[in-house]
Amino acid sequence: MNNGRWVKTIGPGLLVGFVAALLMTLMMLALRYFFGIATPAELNGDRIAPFIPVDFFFKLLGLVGGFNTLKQLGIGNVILGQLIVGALGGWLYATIVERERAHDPTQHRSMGISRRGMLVVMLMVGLAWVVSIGSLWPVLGTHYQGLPPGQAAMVTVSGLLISYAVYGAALLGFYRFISDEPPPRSVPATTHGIGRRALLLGGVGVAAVLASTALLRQLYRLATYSYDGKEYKGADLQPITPNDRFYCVSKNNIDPHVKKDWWRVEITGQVERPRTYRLEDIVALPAVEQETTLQCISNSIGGGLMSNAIWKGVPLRILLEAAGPKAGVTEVVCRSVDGYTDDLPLEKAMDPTTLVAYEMNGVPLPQNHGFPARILAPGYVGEKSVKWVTRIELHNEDSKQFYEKQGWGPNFILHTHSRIDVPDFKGPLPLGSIIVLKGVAFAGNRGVDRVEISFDDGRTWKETELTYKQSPLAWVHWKTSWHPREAGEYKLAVRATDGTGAVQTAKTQNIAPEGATGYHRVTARILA
Ligand SMILES: Nc1nc2c(c(=O)[nH]1)N[C@H]1C(S)=C(S)[C@@H](COP(=O)(O)O)O[C@H]1N2
Ligand SMILES: [Mo]
Repeated sequence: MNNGRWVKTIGPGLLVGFVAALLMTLMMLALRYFFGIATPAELNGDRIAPFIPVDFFFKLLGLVGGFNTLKQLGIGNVILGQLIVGALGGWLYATIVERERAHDPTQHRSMGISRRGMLVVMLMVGLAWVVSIGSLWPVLGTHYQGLPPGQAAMVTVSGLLISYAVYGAALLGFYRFISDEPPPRSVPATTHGIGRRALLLGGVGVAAVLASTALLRQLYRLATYSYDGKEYKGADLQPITPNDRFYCVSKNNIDPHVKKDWWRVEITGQVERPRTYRLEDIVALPAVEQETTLQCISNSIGGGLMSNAIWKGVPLRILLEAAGPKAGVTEVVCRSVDGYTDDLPLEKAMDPTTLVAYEMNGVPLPQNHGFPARILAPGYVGEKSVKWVTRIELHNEDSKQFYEKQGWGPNFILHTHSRIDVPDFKGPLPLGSIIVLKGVAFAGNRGVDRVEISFDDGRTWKETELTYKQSPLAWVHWKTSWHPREAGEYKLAVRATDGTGAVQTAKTQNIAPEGATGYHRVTARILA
């Protein structure tokens, strides 16, 4: 490669572009941290995620070692891409400016920047902006401090423009700084002169990296990585899960921290009277308290992505009726401030147990469980219980939302599950002792009538005692005692019968695409 060109344009161009992109990234992180404005990294993830087929998604998870790693890889890659594109943009800019300068050294300039250079940067910024808006269109309404989608989209779009403008301004200023030797001497810029100023610019880059790292560290502390996928199971299970131990699943890198004064919930779409409610308005409506268990579609057999709480809220039906669904409405799409969406059939949305919940076990919803309000759709997989809900849209045709687009479903009704929590069967148990077995069973909104246990791999079944059974929308707790007569290995299994009389299926089915089925089985070793 031509060494002169490298020194004169490529090197400085890349350097300037890279440092400008670092400053832009810093701006994005600051807007995210201080104002809850979604970063392109997060928006890209949300834009792409629905197109990742479930099977491939599980392969990816296996490959990188879990959802939280995948989320971080996604963020890291977009930021890396931003820096690379930014550096290349600097190269492009330098090339154009230097070519122009070579042709016409007396070019028109203001503040040392040529008109063409200015135009090129404005075009680059404008193009990046337009392309971002176009490609991120469906997720622009995301705002992590809870602005309603319309305002959120404007704020996101403004945030993008500000960040890209920082890049553009930095590119212009920095390139001028390192390439312009003070007039009037027309000696070609020496390697030495560029080197010194480039070094200074490098210092700016380092400062931007340090500041970004500090912000990233703060953001990381808020991230979902520490609790996404948290399970609730085992020996100390309580009938009502304490809020801080409730299982948790989130698509986000950082969950929303909604400012309740900004937050609204809108009822829109195919309605006679669109409505917007503030939190006070929701709380003023007639409320119900309802014990309901939630379970994730990704819960494995015997897994703990399942918890129970007493929720307080207003039946969604009240809000829908106030808005007046138009004839032909079949589906209700719930949208969250984090850009997440999911849908319910109209009949389910109108069911008196489907709530807009704002309290969990007597206190306002915790931040990571949907503060200030979430949908609660008993009997359906947890996905449908949209947290941080902000817009409820009535549609007259069926659509596919976030998870269904990935290929989950189409049936989202919970299967009957049962689980053995106690003992953990990790070690052998002594012959002659009476073994107390405990666990839970859950059948969506069908209620659990019976839980049985088998000590001979499902050949014979013994009914257990239900020690906790309150709400048909919630789990039951069961207990039984076992007095094995001989030493050896026993194959245990548990199964439940739901309120309709249907026995839990023995057929094993994978988590994807409609949730796992089959019996929770454990092996007990009894030692003489
Ligand atoms: N806005 C929003 N709502 C959401 C999710 C999400 O990522 N964003 N995750 C869903 C999933 S997959 C489940 S299982 C439940 C979990 O609710 P919890 O975290 O309160 O237990 O929330 C659902 N609602
Ligand atoms: Mo879930």
